[in-house]
Amino acid sequence: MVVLLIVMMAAVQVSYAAVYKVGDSAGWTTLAHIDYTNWSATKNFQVGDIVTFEYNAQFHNVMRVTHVMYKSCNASSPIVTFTTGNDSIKITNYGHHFFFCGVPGHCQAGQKVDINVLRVSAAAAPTPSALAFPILPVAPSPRSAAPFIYLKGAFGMMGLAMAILAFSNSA
Ligand SMILES: [Cu+2]
Repeated sequence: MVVLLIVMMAAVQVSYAAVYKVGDSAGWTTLAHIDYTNWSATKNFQVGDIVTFEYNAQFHNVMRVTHVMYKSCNASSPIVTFTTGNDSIKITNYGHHFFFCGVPGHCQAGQKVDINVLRVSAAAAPTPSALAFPILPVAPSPRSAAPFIYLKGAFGMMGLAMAILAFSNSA
């Protein structure tokens, strides 16, 4: 029973992927004078998350670049360039992911963002799933009803399934 719970909890954690729109409602632009460093700093990026850049493709683009190029706004040899105006990029590894707009002057004007995926991100800032899943009440007393009522509220059908399992165990 406890092993089953642990497996289910692991599945919930793995499937937890977020989509972040760069600049939120303003999108990817120079007009709104967005502080993209500020925007990025408030996010808890994880591997598997998706960042989307929405912009007018007539005036902007998205270049992924190295740290050196990022610092100097050097658009001469990007790692990859996106130009659709609605680019979704999946984060597949830890560390810094540097992006800027390659249109002359735009990076210098602040249209640049560093998507940093920390290895310890889950510990530094608990995700909603971690907060909603108190491990302590479940493990020591798997037969008591209270934790399962809590789980049912948090996870719907999964919690209900656990409650049924608990019931059949104690019967
Ligand atoms: Cu631009």
